[in-house]
Amino acid sequence: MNEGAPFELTMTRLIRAPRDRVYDAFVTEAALRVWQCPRGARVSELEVDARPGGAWRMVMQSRDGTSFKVGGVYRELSRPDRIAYTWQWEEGPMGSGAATLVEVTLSERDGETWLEMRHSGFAAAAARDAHARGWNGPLNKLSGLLDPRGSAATVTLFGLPPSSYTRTARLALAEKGVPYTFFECGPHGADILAVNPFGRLPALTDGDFAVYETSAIIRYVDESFDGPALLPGSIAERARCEQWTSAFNAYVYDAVVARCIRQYFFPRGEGGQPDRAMIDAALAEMPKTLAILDAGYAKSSWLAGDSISMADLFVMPVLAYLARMPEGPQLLAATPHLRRALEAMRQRPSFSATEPTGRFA
Ligand SMILES: N[C@@H](CCC(=O)N[C@@H](CS)C(=O)NCC(=O)O)C(=O)O
Repeated sequence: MNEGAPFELTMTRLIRAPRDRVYDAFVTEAALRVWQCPRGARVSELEVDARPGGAWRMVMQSRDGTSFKVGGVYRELSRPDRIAYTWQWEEGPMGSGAATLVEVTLSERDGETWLEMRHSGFAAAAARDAHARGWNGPLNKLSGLLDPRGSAATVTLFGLPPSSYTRTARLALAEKGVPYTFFECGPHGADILAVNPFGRLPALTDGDFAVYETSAIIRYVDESFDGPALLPGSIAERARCEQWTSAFNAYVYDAVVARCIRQYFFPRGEGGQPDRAMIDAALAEMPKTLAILDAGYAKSSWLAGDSISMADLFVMPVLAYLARMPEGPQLLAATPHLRRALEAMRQRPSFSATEPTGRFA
């Protein structure tokens, strides 16, 4: 043990499951294989001798094939409320440092379990901080595993159904098959400001971790969960995906949504009417923007790679709104590839499941 090493971390979780089940999840191989590694990685080897003095050893593999090997010895196994074991990295990306100590305390609260985990013995603050980040995902997976609501127990999306950016994030979660809690809130209110200081929709939390900006949310979801990849596999196609996502955020959203669609759904002109001058100016620019997007969909129904990607998830909710505008059919008449791509998107269960309801945000 790294006796006297000054840095330690404490993490807590309220897990909606009885204490015995949480205890078992710390000492049984089948459960440890599911939760004891960060999202996006997998446990490839695991040995557990859950007796005081018994050893445990685990090999985790990240998506790029890097192996992380860690093991230790059980110091205390006091069912139902205390488990202590050493934690020591073998040679590899985490180095082969001295052993640290994990102490888990479980207390029961009305059939639920309050988990407190202390990980001590770090020689440096950086190592402690890296482990705090490293524990976050597994503890959320543990909660997701034991809570009957699955990952909806830890993953929450904040937003509104009519908000196109919110729909983009919801599409990503639906395409990945990730259960989540949808917390409906409008822009710039206290709820969204608590997780996004810019007050915009959407934002996502996964346990203690909060992230905003839709593309960051999608990347996090994509790398954290199994399911079809939302970013293409090749470097060139990933760059293409990034290109369309960035162009959408920088040019298309403003031209199509902010200055045009929103005027219809959320009129700000005189007498509560749509601001005609603003719409007309935006409409004049629209054919050029739509022609660029149309060319992007010329070869297939997807902008990057050979299946749906993050780029399509940004474009399609806005295109669906555009099609509903009075000028929509005429504008789309000149863009056959866009119409085909929108039709392909409409066939997907994720799209019907996220059909907007209520007022446009
Ligand atoms: N860059 C942000 C944009 C988010 C955004 O603008 N969301 C809209 C809803 S679709 C919003 O919150 N609008 C409120 C406002 O414009 O003040 C992202 O990618 O998430």
